[in-house]
Parts: sequence; structure tokens; C-alpha cells
Amino acid sequence: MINATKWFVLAMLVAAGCLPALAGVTVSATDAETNVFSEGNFETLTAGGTLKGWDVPHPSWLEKVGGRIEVMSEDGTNHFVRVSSTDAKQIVRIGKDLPVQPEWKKLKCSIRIRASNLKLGEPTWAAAKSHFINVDEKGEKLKGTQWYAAGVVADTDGWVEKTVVIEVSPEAKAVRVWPGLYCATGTMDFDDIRIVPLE
Ligand SMILES: [Ca+2]
Repeated sequence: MINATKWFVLAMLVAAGCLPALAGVTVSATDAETNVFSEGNFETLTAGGTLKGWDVPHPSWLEKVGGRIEVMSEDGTNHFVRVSSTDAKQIVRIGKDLPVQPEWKKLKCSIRIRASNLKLGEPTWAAAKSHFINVDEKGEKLKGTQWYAAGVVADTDGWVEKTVVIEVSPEAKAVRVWPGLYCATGTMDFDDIRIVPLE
């Protein structure tokens, strides 16, 4: 048991700056702290282990088009999303809007992807990718803004990270994060979607 005198001495040391007020808590300016999209690591799930806070297509639609969206785990801890599609005419994806902060001008958006059995459909934009686009208050893409995307068009050898830097429109209310299979069949795993303000 620590007596009153010792508590007093400890309190004085903290007040004098000799001891950190929260011992063992070290805060440093790491890259991890600048990520503003915490939902992108898929470690916050529902009690049933399904996606939380993401727009997910209705199961009946997925069944109709032969698509699947599942939360998987590896190494006993890490979770990622697996999207598969059997119809190269469909877009099988999940979505989430990140509200834009007024000071954001450019964002570095990245995603880890693992693709297998990928076969692209006809559109030139077919891919296993995530879009990162400027949307208005109705969730519609702002006119004149780009279809920014990061992804792959062929199978990968394990996990790869893809990055795109996007410009935030002054009129944008949110950035839509839209990962999935765009007119491509096969399987796409993805994880660690990160968004870092650059300026
Ligand atoms: Ca994860």
C-alpha cells in the first residue's frame, strides 16, 4: 500500500514534468494516426461477424447475379473482405461515404488487394479495384470530377498495395469508397483501405 507521503511525492514529480502523467502511454506522430478511414481495416464487425457500417448489396440480388461478399479471417486475427463474381456484366461491391473535412485538398487513398482467377469483362474500366470519388449531399458523383480508382486487372502474387492520390472537390460532401469486382469474374480479397490527407 502506498502511503500519503509517497502519493504526494509522485504527484509533485508529475507536476514538475519528471514523470509522464500517463505512464506507458507514448503518443508519437506516426503515419497510422493520419489515417482518417478507420473502417477500412474490417476489424469492427457486427456481433455476427458481418460488415458494420458499409453498404452491402441485398443477399437476394447477390444470389441472382452469382456474387458473394464475405468477411474472412487469416492468422486467427486479421479480417478481410472476399468478393467473388461469376458474371462479368455485374459490379459486385460494397460502399461507404467518408464525410469531407473543409481543410482536405488531396487524399492519398490505398488498398491491399489479392486477386485470383480474375477474368475481365468488356468495359475498358473492368477491374478488381476500389473507387474513391467525390460525391454530393445526395451521394451522387460530382460533375467534372474524376473516377479515381486503385486496383488490379490481373491476378496478383499474394497481397499487393495499390494507391491513388485524389483531389477533393470544394463542393464534395463526402468521398465514396467503393471496393469490389467491376465487370470481372473471379475472387478479390481486400483489406486496409487507408485514406491520408496530404494537404
Ligand atoms: Ca483487417
